[in-house]
Amino acid sequence: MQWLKLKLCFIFIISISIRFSSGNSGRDPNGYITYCPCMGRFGNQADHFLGSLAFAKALNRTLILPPWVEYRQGELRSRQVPFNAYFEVNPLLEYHRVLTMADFMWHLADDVWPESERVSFCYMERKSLQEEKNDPEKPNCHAKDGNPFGPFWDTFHIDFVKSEFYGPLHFDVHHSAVAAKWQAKYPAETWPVLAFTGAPASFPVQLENCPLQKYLQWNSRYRDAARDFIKEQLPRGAFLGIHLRNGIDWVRACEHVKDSQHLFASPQCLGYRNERGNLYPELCMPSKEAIVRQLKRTIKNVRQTQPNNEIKSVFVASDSNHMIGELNSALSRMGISVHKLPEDDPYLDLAILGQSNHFIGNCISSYSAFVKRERDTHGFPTYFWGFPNEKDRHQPKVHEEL
Ligand code: GFB
Repeated sequence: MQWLKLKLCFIFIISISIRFSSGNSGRDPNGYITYCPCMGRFGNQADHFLGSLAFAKALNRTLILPPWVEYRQGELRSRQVPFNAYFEVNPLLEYHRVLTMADFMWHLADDVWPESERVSFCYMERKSLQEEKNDPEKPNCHAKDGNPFGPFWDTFHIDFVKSEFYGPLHFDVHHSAVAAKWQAKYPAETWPVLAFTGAPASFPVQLENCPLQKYLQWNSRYRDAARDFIKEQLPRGAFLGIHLRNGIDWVRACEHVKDSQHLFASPQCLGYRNERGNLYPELCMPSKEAIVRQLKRTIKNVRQTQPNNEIKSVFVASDSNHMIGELNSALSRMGISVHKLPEDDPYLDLAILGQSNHFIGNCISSYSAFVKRERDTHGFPTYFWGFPNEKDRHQPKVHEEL
């Protein structure tokens, strides 16, 4: 008998240690949150990620780290790239319980989220684009309708058997008691997994969630690649990173400046209540002349204020036109060389911009916003194209606020 007890105890310990070593620590009795980062490209998804992380923490549920959704030219279906292809998982654990979607689906889903219990959550009914799927008797989230919705859940062979409409609950856990309401309406015992059709977060990211960026750290592949590029391709000394967002999608997006108070990430320079001003076109699409003027001014300013840490080069990241020729001819007389990556890589561009000594970004772009937040966590300076407005620049009050 004694021997049998010992044997059972041994088997129990072994099975526990296998669970730990396989990357999960067993079922979370407080439940899970999963969502599709179905809106926008990387900058949008990163904003949403920070909000979703805060939301999961407030509800005390484990956050399932979704893959990043990417779009390649000429491909009809989005590609899902594992969360940890770019970022470390462990630093996030300092803030809250998380695990990758692959870990969850491989190790826990059969037990926690059987196929017959997979319910999709949306605020209210979402109509299908295929009219025949819309049944007035049976409103539905149509969580897998269209791209990237279908491809996202298909990555892990997830189908939903039911829809749940959570309205009027919302995600602003910082300014209301809504987290307790979520817990009361959806207790983990009956709702082990809340699966959202979109991120449970706002865009742009709420001010309160910006500091969470410090837990989102590049994995060693990107840290090393950024360090190697800086060391091997840029001249020794300080460098200025710049983001030129100027592709055709951006030209079109900037047309909305005239009828908006805010556009995309604009609160990062204008303030969430426009306390630092209203939108104007140069903030979105600065002219080439204005870019060159601002670069020269920034380089001169740094020379005067930090003579021991002079800017020696400019690193340009862009979705379209890097302006390498124009910038080289404008800056070579100042002894500055201008560089870009040999091949397009939006993530490596971001990782390098995060490390630059100075950074000029586009205030409206959520891609630039990612860089600003990362730099803020290290205390590195960030400036924006066309900000403050040239006509305000001579007003000392705006300078002080900056
Ligand atoms: O990241 P994102 O949401 O930022 O989308 P915005 C822009 C995408 O363009 C990035 C590429 O995810 C990259 O794939 N991209 C932008 C870049 N800048 C660079 C760069 O410097 N280097 C490289 N390699 N790639 C808005 C969206 O984009 O654009 C809106 O927020 C909308 O949803 C609008 O689509 C038109 O905020 O800049």
